[in-house]
This record gives sequence, C-alpha cells and structure tokens, in this order.
Amino acid sequence: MNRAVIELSIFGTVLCSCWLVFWLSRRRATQPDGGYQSTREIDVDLETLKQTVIHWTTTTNHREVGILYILFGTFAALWGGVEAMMMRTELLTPSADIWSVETYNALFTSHGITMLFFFVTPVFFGIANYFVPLLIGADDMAFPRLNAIGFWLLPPSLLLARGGLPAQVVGQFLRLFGVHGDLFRFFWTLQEPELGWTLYTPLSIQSPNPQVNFLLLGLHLSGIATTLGAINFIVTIAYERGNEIGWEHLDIFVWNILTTSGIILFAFPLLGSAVIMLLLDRNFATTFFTPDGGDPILWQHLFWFFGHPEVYIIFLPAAGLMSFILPKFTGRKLFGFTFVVYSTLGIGVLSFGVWAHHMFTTGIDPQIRASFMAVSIAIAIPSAIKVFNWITTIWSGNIRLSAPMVLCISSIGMFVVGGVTGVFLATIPVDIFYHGTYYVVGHFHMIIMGIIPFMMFAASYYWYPILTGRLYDRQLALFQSLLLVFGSVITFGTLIVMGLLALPRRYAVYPPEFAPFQRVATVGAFLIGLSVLLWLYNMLWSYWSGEPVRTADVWGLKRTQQFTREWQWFEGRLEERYGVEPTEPEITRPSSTTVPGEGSPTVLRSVEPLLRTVPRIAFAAGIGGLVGTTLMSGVLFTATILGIFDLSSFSELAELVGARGVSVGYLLFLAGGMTTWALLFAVFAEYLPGRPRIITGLAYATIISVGFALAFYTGQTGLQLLGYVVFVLIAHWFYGFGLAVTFQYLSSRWQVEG
Ligand code: HEM
Ligand SMILES: [Cu+2]
Repeated sequence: MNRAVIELSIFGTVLCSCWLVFWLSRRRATQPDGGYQSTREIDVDLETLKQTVIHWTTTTNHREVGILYILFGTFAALWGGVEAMMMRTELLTPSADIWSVETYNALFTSHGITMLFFFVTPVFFGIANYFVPLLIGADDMAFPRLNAIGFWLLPPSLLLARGGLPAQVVGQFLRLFGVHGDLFRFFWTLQEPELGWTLYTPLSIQSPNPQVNFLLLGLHLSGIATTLGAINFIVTIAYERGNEIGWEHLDIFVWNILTTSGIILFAFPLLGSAVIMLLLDRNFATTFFTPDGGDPILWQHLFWFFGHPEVYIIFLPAAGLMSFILPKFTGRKLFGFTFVVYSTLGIGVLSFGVWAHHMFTTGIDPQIRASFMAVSIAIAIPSAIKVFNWITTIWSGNIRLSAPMVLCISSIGMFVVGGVTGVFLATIPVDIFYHGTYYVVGHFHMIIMGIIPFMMFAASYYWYPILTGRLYDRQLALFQSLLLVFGSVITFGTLIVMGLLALPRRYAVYPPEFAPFQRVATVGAFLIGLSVLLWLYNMLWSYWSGEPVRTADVWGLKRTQQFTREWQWFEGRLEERYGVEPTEPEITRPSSTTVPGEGSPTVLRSVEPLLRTVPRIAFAAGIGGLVGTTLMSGVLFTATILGIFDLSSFSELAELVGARGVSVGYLLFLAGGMTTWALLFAVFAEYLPGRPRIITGLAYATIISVGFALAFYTGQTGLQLLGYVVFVLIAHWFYGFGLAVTFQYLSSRWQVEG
C-alpha cells in the first residue's frame, strides 16, 4: 500500500476532525450561556483573520509563545502517533504484507525522531514558557524576542526533518499529472530515511537518500532552537525572580526545568557538532566516522553522550509535573522536598556519565564497560528517591481520584516497571542478551509513554481552567485516563514479555509464534490511540462549550494552603476581567506541619489511632468475609446438586498447601474468604465506584470473579462453559454482597473508615 498518501490522509483526517469539533462547538457556544462570559465569539471577516494571524506570528508574550509551543508539539505528537498506529497495524501479521519492509523501517525512524525531538521537548517548553514566569513572579521571559525566535525555528526544522513524506505525496501527484523532469525527480528522490533515530554510522553515511541530509539539517536547527530556549529559561529563573522569591522558594517544577535546561546546554551543542560531522562525511568526503581515517564507533560515543542525557531532558520536566501536581490532589506538601531537588540535580550530573551503557555490545574495553555499568545502576538511586517521595506524599493523604491524580498514580506504577527493567538492562550480562530485543522497546516505552504523555495529560487537565477559563468534561477525562492507562499497560507490558522471549526489535517480519502477542499489543495501542482522540475532543469542545469557571480555586487548593502563584495570578485576572470575587475556604489546614494533630496525619505521629483502627477494620473485614463466604457456600452446594460444581475442587485446594481432604479444602476456602479477599476489599472499597457499599461490593466481586473463573477452569466448552461462568459470577456476587453489607454495618457502628 502507498504509505505516504495513506499516512497524510489519516493525519489530515484527524486534523480536519479537530477543526470540525472546533467549528461545531463554537456555533453552539455563540448561543447565550446564561449571560456568563459568553465572550468567545469570532467575526470571521478577512481583516480580523489577518490581524489574528499577524498577532500570533509576531507575539513575544510568554504565555502565547507557550501556547504556540504546545500546539506545535501536539501536532507533532499526532503525526508521530499516526506512525505508531501504522507500525502496530503492520505487526498484526507476521509477514510484511500491509506495508513493505522499507516502509516499516522508515516508519520507526520517523516515529522515533518526531516523538523525541518535535513532540516532547516543545510541549514541555510550552508548559514551562507559560507557567515558569507565573511561578517565579516574573513579568515575562528574560529575552522575549529570543523566545519567539526559538519557537519559530521549530516549524522549518520539522519541515526539513520530515519533508520526505510530503515530498513523496507531491511526487506522486506530479507523476499522476504526467510531470517528469527535474522537479519531479527532486520530489521523487526524497524518501523518508530508514536509519533508526540513532542514525548509526556507517549506514547513515552510505544511505544515498538525499533526504538524510535534510534530516540532519533539521535536527541541527531544532538543536539550536532548544538551546536558545534553555538559555532563556536559565537566565529567567536566575535573574527574573520576584523580590520575595529566593532560591529556597523555587517550587519543584521550576527546579526541574532549570536542571533540564542545564543538561540541554551541554548535550545539544554536542549533537549539533556530531550531526555536522556526519553531514561532512556524507557530502564532503571527510572520514570522521568511516573506518579509513575515523571510526564508526565514534559516532555512537558522540551520539549517546548526547542521547542518554536526552532521555533525562525529556523525563525531568515530567517528573517535575508529577512532584508539582501530585501534592495538590493528596492535600499534602511534597514529602522530602529537598531530597527531590537534590535527586533532580543528581540525575542532571550523572546522566552524562552513563552513555556507554548503550554500547556494551560494541566490544569496548571490559573494564571501562564495568565502570559504566556501575554508574548506570547508580543513577537508579536518585530516580528511586523520587518514587519513594511520591509514594510517601500519597501515603495517608486525602486523596481525590480525579483524572490528573489517576494519571499521576498510574505513572508511578509505569515508572517503577520501566525503571526496574532499566536496571536490568544496565547490567552487562543481561544487556548482552536483551540488547536489540523488544525488551528494550518495552522498557523505554514504559517510561517514555507512562510518564511523559501521562504527565502532559495530567497537566493539561490540571491547568485547563487557567489556559481557557473553562472546565473540561470531567467524566470523559476520567474515562480517557483509565483507557490510556489500560492501553499502555497492555501494549508495553506485552512488548516486555515478547522481549523476554527474545523477539528482536526493528523487524517488520517476525516468527509466527509471536503473532498472538503482537495482536494483543496492537489492540492495546489502538486503545491508546482512541484515548488520545477522546482527549483531543475534550480539550477542543470544552474550550468553547465547557462550563466557565466561577472561582479561581477550582481544585480546593486554598483549603490545604497550596494555592500557588499561577492560581493567584489567575484569581487576580478573573477579578479584573469578570469581577469574580476571590473565595475563602470554610476550613483550612496546613499541608504540612510539625505540630501533632495539625496538617496531614503522618504515620509515625499518629500511631495510636492507627493501632486502634487497623484491628477494627481487619475485624470488620473478617466477619464480613465470613458472612460472604457462608453465603457463597450456599451457592456452591446448590451448584453441586445441579452438577455444575465438583466438590473435589476443595481437595485440590488442600493439595496446594500439601494437605488432603475436602474438609481441609473447605476450611482453607473459608480462611481465604475471611482474610485475603476481605482485607483487600477493606483497603480498596474507597476507590471502587458507587457510594452505597452494596454496589461497591458487587463491583469488587465482579472484578475478582474473573481471576477465579480462570483459576478453576477445567476445560468446559459451549453451554457448560456458559453455565460455569454464570455460576462463578453469581457465587462471587453473593460473597461481595454478604461482605459489603456486614462490613458496612459493623464499620458504621464503630465509625471505622474503610
Ligand atoms: C501509542 C503509543 C506508541 C506506540 C504504539 C509505539 C510503538 C512503537 C514501535 C512499534 C516502535 C518500533 C519498535 C522496534 O521495532 O524497535 C517504536 C519505536 C520507538 N518509539 Fe514508540 N510508540 C508509542 C509512543 C511513543 C512515544 C510517546 C515516544 C516518545 C516520546 C516514542 C518513541 C519511540 C522511539 C524513540 C522509538 C525508537 C525508534 C528507533 O528504533 O529508531 N514512542 N514505537
Ligand atoms: Cu541510556
């Protein structure tokens, strides 16, 4: 199939649908919405259109430049995302029958480059442009015009780097209309490169495709843009802070942006130089990276000396967002603030000392290799410090499971999986085996997907009221977040499994026994794609038709004294523009304090109440479990009489612990129902849907019944299978019902939280 035309059409369709949503929601919004702030009406005449265009292309306001960055990054993400979907579509079948092998190679190359250079950094720069000045009390960035230039270098660099695809489409049209000659040949020879984002030599030198040169120029330009931006952030944070903001008052997000900018300052110029050397090698017969005169491995050294810090350039802003947003939804201050700052700085320094772990298999000196292994494992320590601080911040906090919080929590989980697999890869013997397999792809996507876009989504929701003055559809956001998490875990978890089974990466063709795994991963990826579209819809639609904010304290931050500067700025603006009065919360409590009894309860300080409530919860859960299990037994025995259930299953249960007999098995069944499952219910009941406990109980039972249905399945088919499933479900519902009602009754009598 013709990749170029198809890709551009899919991408174009997505963009057109965006525009359609925009148009429809705007039409709706022009109807009066209760006389409240219905100011978003646009007269579409040529003059205003011209002025809007001039305004947005010449603005130097940090917030507007920030929005431009975010829009640009989103555009690139959609483009790279379409490529991800196309790759996963190809991998549905073991042979290369949907796209050709060449197309697949081009797809992963352009997907990687687009995502890393044109999606992540621009979006984070956008968020930072908008919020860093607000957070440090500055009027604008230190060099507003440089700021705008930094942004406007990006579109041409994207065009240079990704021009192969539009060029192909133009070439095909020219051929269709019978145009031949130089013009046609120019477009026709520009193909998307097939090199991988690491552009390894000697392939990247030998590839005759002229588009590779444009790609290198594009990367160079984007490096210049990024470096300009980084300098601007550093100077702004160092010199433009408000009088009352000393270094000790910088918040965590700004610290992360500062560190990131520092890394950029050292990493990107190096990429720029290496890219120029490669261009020279390609076009002017220099020999930096050729075996005669230079060394192909030199490219890998230079590239990874940039490339590994790049990993942290894209990770640290996400970590900053996490450390910033998480406390707001737990009602506590970030635990161990200083440690988080030090870990950030530590990562910044260490990130330069680990590049050779990407080269363990290139035959470098074993002793050097071992020292790189040590540093690479050491870098896990500051990352782990962050994780522990995040978890401790959640611990005994007052958690609100809104969309940003769901994303934060899931991100921590994904980051732990991605991080632990990374530690394994940093270990030489493991790397030698798994290098070049899907294990690596699974590992880095866990992090690259699980924390970077997740945190961007979280930030988009968290700050949406500031950006637009409206609220997004919260229900849809919650659904979108959950779908995104599900899809990501399915997709990238499966990749790790395939890697463990030693499936090599970067191949369009693979052994047929991997087909089932690949299909699962593809279904997961489509779920991600769907969730991204839902997010896009929510953002666009709510911009015009969302509920207007009626207070600046959308998230109830004043209550826990976390109403930070950007919200204060927003509050001032609302008052000034729309006369919205600032609100005062009814109760406030500090989000952290050393006075016992105030602020969040800490585990250590409130041991006594904890000691009192834990046994009560456990007891309530145990009794509830007993009632539930007894009810369940009733169903079981009925089923035995009907012949759907076999009592000998109980003796199998007994054999699991090395005992015999139906009665022992039954006792085990009772014990399990009273302890494990009942305690789990006590812990999670709060987070399951439905206020009334009965609904919670039924939901819980439905969830666990799936596991049991699988565990006790004994090969039934057809109608019997149906009976089995129904029966498992009903038995568990009885259990959940008995558990929930008893638990509710007991805990309301004792006023136990659960
Ligand atoms: C829906 C989400 C995504 C899917 C389904 C996906 C899928 C893929 C696939 C199939 C590959 C090729 C693997 C191989 O054979 O080596 C790949 C490579 C890659 N992806 Fe993604 N990806 C997704 C999101 C992302 C994101 C968000 C980023 C970065 C921010 C990213 C960065 C990369 C990079 C750098 C590569 C390596 C390219 C290379 O080998 O040169 N991906 N992805
Ligand atoms: Cu690395």
